[in-house]
Amino acid sequence: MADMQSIVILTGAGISRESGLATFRDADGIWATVRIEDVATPEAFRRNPARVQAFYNARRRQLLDPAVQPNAAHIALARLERDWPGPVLVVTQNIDDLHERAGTRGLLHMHGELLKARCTGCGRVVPVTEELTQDFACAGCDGTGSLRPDVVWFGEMPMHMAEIEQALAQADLFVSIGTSGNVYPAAGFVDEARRAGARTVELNLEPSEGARLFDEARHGPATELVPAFVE
Ligand code: BJW
Repeated sequence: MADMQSIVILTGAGISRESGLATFRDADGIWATVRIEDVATPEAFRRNPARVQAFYNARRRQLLDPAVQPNAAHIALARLERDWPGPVLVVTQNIDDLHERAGTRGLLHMHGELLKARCTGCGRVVPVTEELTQDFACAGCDGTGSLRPDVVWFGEMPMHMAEIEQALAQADLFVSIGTSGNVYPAAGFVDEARRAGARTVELNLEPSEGARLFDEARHGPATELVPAFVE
C-alpha cells in the first residue's frame, strides 16, 4: 500500500460480529428471526410502529451492553486513519457506534445510527439511549411528529450519498469488510471505485455476492484479516 493515497473503506455487519452483534443474512443472522417486511420498511413502521420500536429498542439495549465493545478490526481501522498520510474515509452500513468508540473520526453512517432518533414531522435528529415509544412527542415542532429510529429502511434513500460518491471517485484503494454485497447502493460501490481506477480488496468471512469484482480477496474473520491488512 506504499504509494496509495486516498482510501475508502466500506464496512458491514461482519465487522461487528466478533463484538457480539448479529449479522443479517448469516444462518444465525437477524433476518432468520424477523421478517424484513415487519421491521425494516417505512410501511412496517406505519402499520405497526410499536413492533418496529420494540425491534430497535432490543438492538439498542444490546449495543449498550458493557460486553459489546470495539474489536481488533475496528481498532485497526482507527489506527490506519491515524497513521496513514492520505485521506481515509470509513463508510459503514452499520448502525452501531463501534467505529466511533474505537477512535475512527472520518466516518459516514450510510444506514443511520441506532443511538439517534428522528422526528417524523420536522426531521429533527436527537440522541437516544433509552427505549423509544410512540408516546415520545417532538419538542421541536407542532407536536404532530413522533420519534422514529434514525435508520435507513428498504425503499429509503441512504445518507451522505453525495459525499460517498465523491470519495469513491477519488479513491486509490477501496476495501470492503464484512458485508455480503446484497444491499444497494453499497453493493455497487466496488464497481464505482473500479471505474475511478482504484485497487479493490475484499476482506470477508466468505466470498460476497460481488467477490469477482475485487482485485484481491482475503477470507476469514475480520479480527484477523483487518489488523493483518493494515500492518
Ligand atoms: C464476517 C464475519 C466475521 C460474518 N468477519 N466477515 C429490487 C427490489 C426492491 C428494492 C431493490 C431492488 N434492487 C435494489 C433495491 C434497493 C434496495 C436493495 O438493495 N434491495 C436488495 C435486497 C435487492 N435498497 C434500498 O432500498 C436502499 N435504498 C435505496 O436503494 O434507495 C434508493 C432510492 C431511490 C429513490 C427513492 C428512494 C430510494 C436502502 C437499503 C437499506 C438497508 N437497511 C438495512 C436495515 C436498516 C439498518 C438496521 O436495522 O441495522 O441495513 S438492511 C441490512 O442490510 C442493514 C445492513 O446495513 C444491510 C447490509 O447488510 P450487511 O452489512 O452486508 O450484512 P449481511 O448480514 O448481509 O452480511 C454480513 C457479511 O459478513 C457476510 O458476508 C458474512 O460472511 C460476513 N461475516 N462474520 C468478517 N467475523
